[in-house]
Amino acid sequence: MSDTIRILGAPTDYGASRRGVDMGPSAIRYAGLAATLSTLGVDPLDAGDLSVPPVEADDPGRADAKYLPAIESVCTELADRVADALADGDRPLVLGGDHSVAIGSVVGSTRDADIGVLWFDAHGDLNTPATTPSGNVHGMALAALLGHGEFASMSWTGTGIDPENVALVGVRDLDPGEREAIRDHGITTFSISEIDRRGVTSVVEDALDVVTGRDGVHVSLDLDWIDPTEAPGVGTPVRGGVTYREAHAALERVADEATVRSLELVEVNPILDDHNRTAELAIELAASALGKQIL
Ligand code: 5AB
Ligand code: MN
Ligand code: MN
Ligand code: MN
Repeated sequence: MSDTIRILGAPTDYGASRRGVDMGPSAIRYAGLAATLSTLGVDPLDAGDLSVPPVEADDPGRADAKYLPAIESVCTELADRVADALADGDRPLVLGGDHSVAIGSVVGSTRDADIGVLWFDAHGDLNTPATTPSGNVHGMALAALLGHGEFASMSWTGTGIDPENVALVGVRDLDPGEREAIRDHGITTFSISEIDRRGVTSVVEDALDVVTGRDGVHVSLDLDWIDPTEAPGVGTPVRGGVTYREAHAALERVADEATVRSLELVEVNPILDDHNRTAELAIELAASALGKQIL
């Protein structure tokens, strides 16, 4: 694989109820993404943004899966862009957008490979249209990728990912249907309480044991994983997240132990942010995941 990181912006707002995550790619670029990547010795290649019509121009459609046709169209294009990047030997870095874009990133990343998925999030993203309390597809992205419920019949979300190669890390806000999905499908889940007890390094090492050993790992980083004091610019903040250093320690372990095949930074909402600090943090954490060395 070359040392080129291909940046793909997916400026969507369709999957979340609070507007503003569609500005995530701009905020992350403005915070200095390309310059930071260059200091790591990799070549940033910015492929621009996917063209995404503004959510205001669309109709939400069904209440239990809002904007699903628009999400399908963005994710289908994103999957092709991610797969093309990998076929050219570049590593894709997807900038969201709300977390529904992960359906595109992961479908693209698994197209010609067998990969594991590491999902860093306050939430499980394991709802289906039958269990969602909100109708927001960003809360269903992982369920879609695993083909749960109605998603089993939607070919655009299909990955063939083995649930045994998925790990959820740091969750602290699950809906009843998501707890059931974790139990029924045996999804390896490390709660924030387990991080409290055992420390983030040991937990992430266990998560990596689950997801590695194949063609690499897709890292899906929802910025609401981090405590809102450090990452205030997210649409669905939940108190009691990982600290700044725990987040870095986790992604440093990922860089040390795994081959990061593809990466995404999602749910950065500049409207709710404090002087772009969540976008800056997203970049720093990407640098850790891509092997930034301190010494
Ligand atoms: B995020 C909630 N579980 O389904 C739902 O930010 C929140 O991508 C989902 O993790 C949060 O609406 C989705 C209540
Ligand atoms: Mn979340
Ligand atoms: Mn999420
Ligand atoms: Mn969110």
